[in-house]
Amino acid sequence: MTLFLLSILFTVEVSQSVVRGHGAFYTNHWAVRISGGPEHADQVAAKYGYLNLGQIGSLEDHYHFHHSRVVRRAVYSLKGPHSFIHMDPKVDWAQQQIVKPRVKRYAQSDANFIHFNDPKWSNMWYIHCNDKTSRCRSEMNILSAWQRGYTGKNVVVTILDDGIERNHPDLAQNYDHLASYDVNGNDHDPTPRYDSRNENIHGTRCAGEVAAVANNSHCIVGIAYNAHIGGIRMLDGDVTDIVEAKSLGIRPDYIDIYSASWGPKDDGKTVDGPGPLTKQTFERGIKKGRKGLGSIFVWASGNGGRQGDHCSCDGYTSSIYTISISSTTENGNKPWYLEACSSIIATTYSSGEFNERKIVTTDLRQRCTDGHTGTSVSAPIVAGIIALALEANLLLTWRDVQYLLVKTSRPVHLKADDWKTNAAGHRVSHLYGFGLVDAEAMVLEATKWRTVPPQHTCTQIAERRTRYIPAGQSLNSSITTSGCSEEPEQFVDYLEHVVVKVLIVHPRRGDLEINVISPSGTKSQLLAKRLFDNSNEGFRDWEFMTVHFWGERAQGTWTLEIIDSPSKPRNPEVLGKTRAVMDQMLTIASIVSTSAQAA
Ligand SMILES: *[C@@H]1O[C@H](CO)[C@@H](O)[C@H](O)[C@H]1NC(C)=O
Ligand SMILES: *[C@@H]1O[C@H](CO)[C@@H](O)[C@H](O)[C@H]1NC(C)=O
Ligand SMILES: [Ca+2]
Ligand SMILES: [Ca+2]
Ligand SMILES: [Ca+2]
Repeated sequence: MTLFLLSILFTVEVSQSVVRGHGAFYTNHWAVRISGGPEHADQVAAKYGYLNLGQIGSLEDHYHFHHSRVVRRAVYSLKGPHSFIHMDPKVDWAQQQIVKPRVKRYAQSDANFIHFNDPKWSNMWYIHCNDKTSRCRSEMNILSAWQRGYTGKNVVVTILDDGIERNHPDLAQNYDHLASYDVNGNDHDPTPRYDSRNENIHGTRCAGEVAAVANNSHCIVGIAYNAHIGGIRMLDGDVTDIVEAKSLGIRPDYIDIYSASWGPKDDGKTVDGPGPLTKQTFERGIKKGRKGLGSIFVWASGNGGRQGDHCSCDGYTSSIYTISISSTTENGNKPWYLEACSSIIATTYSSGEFNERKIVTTDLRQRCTDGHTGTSVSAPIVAGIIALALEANLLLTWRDVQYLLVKTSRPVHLKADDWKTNAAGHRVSHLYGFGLVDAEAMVLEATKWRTVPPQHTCTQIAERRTRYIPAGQSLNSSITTSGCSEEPEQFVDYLEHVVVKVLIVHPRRGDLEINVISPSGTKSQLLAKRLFDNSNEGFRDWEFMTVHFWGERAQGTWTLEIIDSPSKPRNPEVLGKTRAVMDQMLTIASIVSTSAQAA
């Protein structure tokens, strides 16, 4: 009864008072119990200098007395004539009221503290540091982006994978059937095929990272927890050029972001990329998708680290139309599965060694897992962050999004021995691209971003001639370009992507290393040696792509350096044919005009 009384009485006081320390604040309000009716109460009040403010709520015989001489907010109980009220025989009970700190239950935005009731929220070490005692990594600044009000509202993301458990309790609310399709089953329901080995968990795991529902007492919080999430089931069956082209071309005016965490075999010996239909679908997507702003394709860079794979041999990740994403461990180390290459734009946290943590997300059969790993984790994280940026500015083009990532990602504590600063001042590495993503910087830049001028493409074809590389040596080939300055329609002033197309005949492809050096003197490795690649197929018009010259000037002399270092002695018969022939070299620089913004 007493508690009830206190809480009604002090509603007003509490709302005025901010949370204070632990000291009690005495007020000039008293609760007094006096039997015999209100006139008795009035008499007692008058005797000790109080004003009787009347009965307290519905409590008979309980009166609210007010004493004007008590100092407001005193931190001690004031002694005075009025305090003798306790001793009056007519008074059954009296209590001076103290202020009880009450805190509103909203998320406070000044302190970096949000509490969600999702059971795995406290395990999301890569998002928040609420629990100060556990190790955490808040550098991706996802929480700060949310606190600025961006949660992916009205942005549509789809996961191209083995299906999505659309009725998962943590996905159902954000699930969007218009962003979904089943290419394998040729129907509109991308629900995964269930089997005893749980082969098809991958898509559901990726989907939760992007858009699991927040604060619903289930599993986790997605990075864009108010975004629409769909799934395109396409990996659970034979994957052909048609399957890929269909999947990447589903509702390009409705779907904003396509996230793909798959690619050619990461066996360290495959060289493979999109077929003709898929290539056309990418091109159509960036030209026509999102009503002309361009579809956004986010790609995992690959998990072939242990096989010595190099993501330049994966034509999906090295396409200029995809945003290729790498991973780092919670300690900023190179994960065992990481594949380096020059087309990687940015990086997120993911799994690492056994003693480093993994990623928590939704799992098949309405479950939740804390075991999501690899670069598969990283593409959906960035898809979610891009969704936040699109909410901040829906007019961003596919190229604007790449510019934002280049501008806002940073090396922080990511360890690599090849960090360098290019001539435009960007820090870049073949392991991590421009570094760890920063969601808050992305949304802030997005709100003030002015769309970059149209892309210009300038192509310079080297003189066709056959050249030989003696085994164990290297060969340089140079090409000089004006950046198409004589053709204003194509003039390239500010580099974005640089594509080098080569024809190389060689008895053992894995022995080759290729570098390109820009006119500004920046060196980028297009290919590293691959121990397992014994192929004698060479590279037939293969396109290598690098983003390491972003912002540099195109004009001048470009050098291609091909190094052939035999990993084992070559059979003398073959040795005769050991000559790597570089037959053609073609540099395509895709860039903006002179009116482009300053670096
Ligand atoms: C989550 O929901 C609880 C109620 O279950 C609420 O108290 C809390 O403020 C909510 N958190 C956020 C961040 O909205
Ligand atoms: C090729 O060019 C690079 C960079 O300019 C230089 O370091 C290297 O020595 C050159 N190699 C040959 C064989 O000329
Ligand atoms: Ca189906
Ligand atoms: Ca949830
Ligand atoms: Ca690979």
